[in-house]
Amino acid sequence: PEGAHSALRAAGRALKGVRMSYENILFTIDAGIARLTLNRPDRLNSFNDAMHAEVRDALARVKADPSVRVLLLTGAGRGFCAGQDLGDRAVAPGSEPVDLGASIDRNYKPLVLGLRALPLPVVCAVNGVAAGAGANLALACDLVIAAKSASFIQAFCKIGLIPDSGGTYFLPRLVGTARALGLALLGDKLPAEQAAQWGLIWQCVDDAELPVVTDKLLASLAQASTRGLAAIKAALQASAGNLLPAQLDLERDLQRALGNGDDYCEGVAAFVAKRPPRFTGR
Ligand code: T3D
Repeated sequence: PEGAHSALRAAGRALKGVRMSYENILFTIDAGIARLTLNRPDRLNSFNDAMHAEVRDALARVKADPSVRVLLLTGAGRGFCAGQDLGDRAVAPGSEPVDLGASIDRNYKPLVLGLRALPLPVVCAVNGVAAGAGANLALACDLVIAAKSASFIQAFCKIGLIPDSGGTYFLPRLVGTARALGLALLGDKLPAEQAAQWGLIWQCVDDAELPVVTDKLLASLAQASTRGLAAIKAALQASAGNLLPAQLDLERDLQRALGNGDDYCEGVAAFVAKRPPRFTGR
């Protein structure tokens, strides 16, 4: 639908900033906002090795550029991402098998870990269908906002695989074991609205609203205390593996570090002076 397609136009709006030239993605940095658009629309933005390499390069730029305070991930055309390009996996029965473990080690694992480790919020605007590793790539992001026409499909079971790219980690944590099993065993299409109701994603909006709501979110995150947001992200990730005493210790340590920082001073000064804060970024 036209509304969801305009997520791409939103992604391209920032062309006055820095625009890197790639073949399989669009990538810009402007006003503290990095926008990465998967751009193989005729293959529903499925991943081949070249797209993986470009995404890795773009994420390295985000990591290295202190001006970037928030990252947007979205897709061009009518889909968000259909996971692995199965055209590259067209194996005939009896032929030499492809080592999928090597593919995960080379591509999908670094991608998911890279997004999770970025010390800034990653927003995913799901503009259309998100299937296979494409669905779980979205779940690896920090704030997922989807167009009403979008959907999430754990398509792996249809081709004899398991949910990868963190699917078996994120799904039960986000929606509980019963729903995780249903999604993974059946591979049915989960409409974005239901995904939001289940707590799989942050928000579902009308297609035409996706670019507007996404831009607002990005602008707000780009003006926030990036160091504080990075600490929130790290603490919430750590809570998945911590018992309460360890988590309380982590909160203490992070709070101590943040309390010694400029953003905390500025935040409190702005509150007392009844003015908006001017955070300096990372
Ligand atoms: O292999 C490894 O390295 C291990 C890691 C694996 C990770 C994975 O992601 S495995 C799972 C791979 N993905 C899938 O199984 C999803 C396959 N796609 C679909 O099931 C459907 O396309 C969708 C449900 C996503 C969308 O359906 P629909 O009806 O809206 O669109 P469509 O007609 O199926 O697709 C449109 C075009 O995109 C079509 O091409 P055509 O006929 O117009 O020339 C279709 O072949 C192509 N396409 C869609 N998904 C993929 C794809 N081409 C290559 N690879 C795809 N994954």
